[in-house]
Amino acid sequence: MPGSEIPVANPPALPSHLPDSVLDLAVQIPRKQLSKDDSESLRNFQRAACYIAAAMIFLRDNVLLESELQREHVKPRLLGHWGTCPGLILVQSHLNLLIRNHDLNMIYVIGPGHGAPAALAALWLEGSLEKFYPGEYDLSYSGLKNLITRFSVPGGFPSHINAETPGAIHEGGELGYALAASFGAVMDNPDLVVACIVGDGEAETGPTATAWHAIKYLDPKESGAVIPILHVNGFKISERTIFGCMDDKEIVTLFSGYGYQVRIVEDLDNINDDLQGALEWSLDEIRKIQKAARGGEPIVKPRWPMIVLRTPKGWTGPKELDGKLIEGSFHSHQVPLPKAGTDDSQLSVLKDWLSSYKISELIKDGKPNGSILRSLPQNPEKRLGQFKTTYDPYVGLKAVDWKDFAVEKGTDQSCMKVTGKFLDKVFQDNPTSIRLFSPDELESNKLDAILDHTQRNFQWDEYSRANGGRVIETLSEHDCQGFMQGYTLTGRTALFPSYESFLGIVHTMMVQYSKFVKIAREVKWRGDIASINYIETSTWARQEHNGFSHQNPSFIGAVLNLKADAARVYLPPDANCFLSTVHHCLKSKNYTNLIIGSKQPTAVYLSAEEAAQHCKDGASIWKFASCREEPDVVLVGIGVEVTFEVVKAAELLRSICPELKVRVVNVTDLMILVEESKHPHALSKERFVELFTHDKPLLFNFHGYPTELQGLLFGRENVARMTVEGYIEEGTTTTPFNMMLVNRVSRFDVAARALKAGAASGNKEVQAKLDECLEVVKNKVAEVREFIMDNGKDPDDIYDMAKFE
Ligand SMILES: Cc1ncc(C[n+]2csc(CCOP(=O)(O)OP(=O)(O)O)c2C)c(N)n1
Repeated sequence: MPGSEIPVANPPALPSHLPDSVLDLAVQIPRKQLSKDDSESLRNFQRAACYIAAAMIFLRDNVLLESELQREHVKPRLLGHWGTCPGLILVQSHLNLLIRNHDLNMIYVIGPGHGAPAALAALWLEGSLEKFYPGEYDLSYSGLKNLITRFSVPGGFPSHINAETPGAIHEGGELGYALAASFGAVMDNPDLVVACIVGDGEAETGPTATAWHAIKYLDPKESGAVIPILHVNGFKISERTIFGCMDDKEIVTLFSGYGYQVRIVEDLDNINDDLQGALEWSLDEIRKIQKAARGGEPIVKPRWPMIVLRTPKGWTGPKELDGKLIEGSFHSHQVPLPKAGTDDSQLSVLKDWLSSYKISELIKDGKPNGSILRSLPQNPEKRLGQFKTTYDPYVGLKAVDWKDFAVEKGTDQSCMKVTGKFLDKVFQDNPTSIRLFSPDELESNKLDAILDHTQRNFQWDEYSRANGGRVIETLSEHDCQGFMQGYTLTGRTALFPSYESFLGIVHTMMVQYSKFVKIAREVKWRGDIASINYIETSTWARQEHNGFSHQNPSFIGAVLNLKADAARVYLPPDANCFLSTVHHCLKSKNYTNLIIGSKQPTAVYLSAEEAAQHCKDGASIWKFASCREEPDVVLVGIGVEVTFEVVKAAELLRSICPELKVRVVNVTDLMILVEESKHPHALSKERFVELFTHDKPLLFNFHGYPTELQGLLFGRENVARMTVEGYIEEGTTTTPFNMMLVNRVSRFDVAARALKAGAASGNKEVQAKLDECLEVVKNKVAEVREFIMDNGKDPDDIYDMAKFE
């Protein structure tokens, strides 16, 4: 394999051309020597945890090497990632010591979550697995045996850190998000320190690259701190890392420019003194920054500490196999001895490797010896796996009555303007438990009223620094998402408003997060958390300054694909419904909520009371626009603009073809459409028929991609009578009404479809005048098109509220 045969272990970086003077930027601190006891305790903890982690990957029996290791003691499928484990264990052992020495509130966020054996081994040693899985993973021989033999097999822990891992607040799979989530966790948590280890491969990702800047959004008066630990072990799966090929000069200049003080930890012979000294220094620096801010004299652009940890990948593992380096090379990334169960020479290397930890000295009768436990916090609740904020943190919000912000029926209102005012009050009443993360679109999305009593929390800007603030506006959707995750998983509530088109940037990140939440719901010992809340606006339907590039409603599909009990998608048709929905979502727990609405003034159809009922029901017949009798056709609007077009179509049909009996239904909660019992919100069969009839043509005008709605309707009775129109990738910088025309969801398109459907379903009167009516509709389209082309705007009366006799 190209690049695979690097002849030296742990190869150093080539020297850069930067002047030596930049090395003055690297923090030099006098080496502190750990006490003999602490040093021994750390070494023993690391030895024991490395043994257990390795055993988890390999052994299905003889777990403490009680007898000579045989082929049959080796698991049939060898799964897991060894290379990152020694580094993760090293850090975990030190953090517990730091907590013990300073009584810290600390969380450990692990970027390289593929190193689950490391985390689990350490959590077993500190007794956290026993606490959460009593009888299963006790500090006993059988508990240890279970841990080792069940790892990566059905029924045991999976290969990556997930919500089953005590102390975890981050799904360990898709790399890149640990750092932003860590910063979200410390926001409004002034006493919390999160130590976040970032793999040097992970650090190559876009999301991590942008997350380093998060210190610039952290006010040390109101928030805690993150200690980033960049783990430079030099390799990814099979390639060297960028950071591993950067020398110290390049690394310190890069991170100094980002605003950090960099301490490089690389003294492999005295790694424990080196690392503990660096962590103590980090804490001192954090305290200085916080003390100044909390004492009223905040430091301008404080230089937050960070650690760069250079240790070999797969450290303490086998040195080489068949002439190929393992320790200090990418060969240690997953299973360094893949044929240990079938090849005697590999089995022998495994035996030597596992024996090198001398586990019988460290674990007796299934219990870690006293020296291992000495470095742990005495109060178990402070141990990394047992800190309550990581598993039962929900604080909830003081409720604000949304009806106080309701607007008058019959007027035109912007959902966002109205919601901004409501959120302003929510933020005032909940000054430390809600935040909003926005990719520089708050003004543009017309939510600016939120800033009436709070501000943007940007510490590098002299005009907003040192003043706190509920709002972070950074043009990194990844940071917004990561902050929201960390903030939510530590008990608080967050909102992420965005242009509709760009939320897809965080699609997989949102999916990863929802995987964490799904498993968290299944884990008995985890409490509830708030939902994560997306507001999508500046939608494809109303592009003012923008156009085709800004049209993409695909995030709806991303949320629809989540587990039914986690996904909620709302398309409130007017400002009062929008308010009611936002209020509902802020109270809800454990969901991914997506709320889509317009920032432009649009018709308010329902009073506050009517809106409350409509949102509760998820859908209703809009009687003001519907016939009294059994309809010939049912027109369904889902989404603000397309619903307006449906109502206008009903108005038009009433004037040109009153013989056609039309019913108008609005759906505000998309999930009610799903087949009965497939979603908690799904309408019963009876209710579905009440709204949509058994057999009448059902014409949906949908805000999103038609196929996504079609997928939801599959399984409902008589789908052949249904048609779904929606966004079909047509658009440019054009007028709002032309956008409806080009996507074939305008009132004229709806009316023409309704006429044809009414005639086809047997209404003789409609049949008789079908051609004539279609001609009228066609002429109207031509007229409006011509007006738009001639004037560069829509006809003035096109958005007049529909009137029904
Ligand atoms: C976003 C993403 N891309 C690719 C992968 C596949 N992958 C798993 S581990 C890994 C290498 C990670 O290297 P690093 O972050 O340095 O971790 P370590 O060396 O400590 O294992 C890769 C590329 C992934 N999990 N996530």
